[in-house]
Amino acid sequence: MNVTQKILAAHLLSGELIPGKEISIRIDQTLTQDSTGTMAYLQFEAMGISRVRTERSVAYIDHNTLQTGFENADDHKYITTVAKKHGIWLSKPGNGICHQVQLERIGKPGKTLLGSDSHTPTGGALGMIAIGAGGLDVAVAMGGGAYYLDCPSVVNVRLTGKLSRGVAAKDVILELLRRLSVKGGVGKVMEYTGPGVATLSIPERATITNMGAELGATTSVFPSDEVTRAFLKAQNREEDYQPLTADADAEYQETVEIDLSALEPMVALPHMPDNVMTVREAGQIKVDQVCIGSCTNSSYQDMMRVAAMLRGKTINPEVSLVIAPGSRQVLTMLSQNGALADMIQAGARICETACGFCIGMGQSPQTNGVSVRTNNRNFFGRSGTKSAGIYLVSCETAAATALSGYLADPRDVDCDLNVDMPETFVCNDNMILPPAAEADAADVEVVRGPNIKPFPQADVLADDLTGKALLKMEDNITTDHIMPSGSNLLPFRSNIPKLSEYCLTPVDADFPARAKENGGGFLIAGQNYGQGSSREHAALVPLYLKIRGVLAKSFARIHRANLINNGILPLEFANEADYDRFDLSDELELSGIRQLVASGAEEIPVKNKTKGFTAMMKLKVTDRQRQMLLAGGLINMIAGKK
Ligand code: MIC
Ligand code: SF4
Repeated sequence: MNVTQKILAAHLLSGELIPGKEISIRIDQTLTQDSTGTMAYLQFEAMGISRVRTERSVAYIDHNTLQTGFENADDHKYITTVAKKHGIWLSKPGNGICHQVQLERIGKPGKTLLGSDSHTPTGGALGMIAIGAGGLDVAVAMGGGAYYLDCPSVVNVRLTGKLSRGVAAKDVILELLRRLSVKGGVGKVMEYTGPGVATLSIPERATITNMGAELGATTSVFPSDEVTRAFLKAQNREEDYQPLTADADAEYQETVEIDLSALEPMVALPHMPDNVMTVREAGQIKVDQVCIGSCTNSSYQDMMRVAAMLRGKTINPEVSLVIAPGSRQVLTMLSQNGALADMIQAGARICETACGFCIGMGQSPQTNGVSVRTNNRNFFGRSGTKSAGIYLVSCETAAATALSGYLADPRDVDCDLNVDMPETFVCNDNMILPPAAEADAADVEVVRGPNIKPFPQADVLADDLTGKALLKMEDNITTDHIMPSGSNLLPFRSNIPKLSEYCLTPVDADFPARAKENGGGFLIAGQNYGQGSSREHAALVPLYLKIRGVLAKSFARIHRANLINNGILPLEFANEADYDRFDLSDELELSGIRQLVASGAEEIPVKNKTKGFTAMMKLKVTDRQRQMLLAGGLINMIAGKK
């Protein structure tokens, strides 16, 4: 067996490990973060479960840390109290980005982790099966319920050689994105093998597994080896180590070969993470801003390489350099060994250990700005400045760029880039608060501020559905288009009515008004609809606007599950050419839909009354998902509605 099969087999609750077939697995650990967490906990409460039943569940506060009004602080209070009551550990704001802290302090080889954040697969660096999901799925897992997924096929990403000086783990995943695209990993686990694996540290592996999310992969995983043991030992938790490698005769559905020695520094140009070329090919690009940090690139090793490049130098006067170390552990160590001073002296602005610029929580670039960043997504508008272009690179390329003022190849900077992994990290978990003991839980009061509004729930599926096509979209629409974030909107993640005023506005500013005027309707989309974030808000807000179904060429994995969990029909064109026959405002009719879903129909006729034709749509759902659609979502199904 390969590593993926070994972990899945050890956690299998139902189904068979046949790619494409539905399986369910037991979840050992969960994580939530605050921007999806408030909703996940409201849903957890709605399910009436009193205490988590996982080995370890952690609620992180790392996204909405810019407290420009009472809203974020109120959300923090709600998460803190609800976690304390129900047996969940709480990583306080300032302790670090969830994926970085989970890697340092919580993740364990051989375990499963489900997180309400699409970059949860970062944990795969430790040899775990770590998957991102919507808040509702995570809430169910917290309660001890199974997590259902389509059994992924496993891709063998065979690494040979060794990265050369100035070439980073980020360049490995950018190269994969260049080759495979943002859809290349859908339905797959990327499993790393080969002699090159041993040359990569755990944080380097984490950069690669983190950005496997951008391939659309279910998750990514490395074996657990001596490098893993050394990392866990340095984190003062060698007892969590367990070796885990693929059997010599393990089988894979596909193989991709990467020679690490042959790689060069890479860059993803605006506005997609797969718009990749080498830094040299990109040519002379004048840069206004450089941002270093995020869950992709904010480890101790990353930061030390940045400090080594900046030491004794001054950044280009026309560049604003922002650095956000990923965790308090990293920041403490940088401050103790002088590296932080090197950064500050070179002209860097130091930001909190949080998501920050990556999710548009501050540091929006200037009009038409060019911003070179180490995070994982460069989607249109995500930085907070619509006219800006975001370029994704490694820490080394970012630091070289900050010095030169132009997109620069780090191999040209003269400095020592060898950073050894520390033998011991500074381990202090005093910002990870334990939950109340079960006996005291009843006394814990859950504090709910005025910004916390009820979430919408669908009605049971109607016999027939009618409505207009309210929007027609292109391929690769992201959840940042469906439910934009940024510092102005993230404070409203527990306020769906307020968020609904912004739904899909990056595509069409009039959409929310049109949806309301028409009392809801349908969406038409291209390939890979809903890629990106796990935010369930991208389903909850359309639900609030009474969207009854999405007709797309294909869907991204997490978003598709979120639609079904909330009772919205995900329908795929049986004949892709039919996409061209639908236009904005066409009147659509799905007659007898309830009966069709109940009877197991895999093709649904959608009548376009305006144009006078009927298109066949595929409904690719399991029996369990059919029950969910009939009931109007997962919570209704659990409550026994039919
Ligand atoms: C992101 O990177 O887009 C986020 C913010 O971390 C999201 C979660 C969210 O939308 O709150 C994710 O990746 O799931
Ligand atoms: Fe935070 Fe950015 Fe990572 Fe999302 S991708 S968890 S916003 S740092």
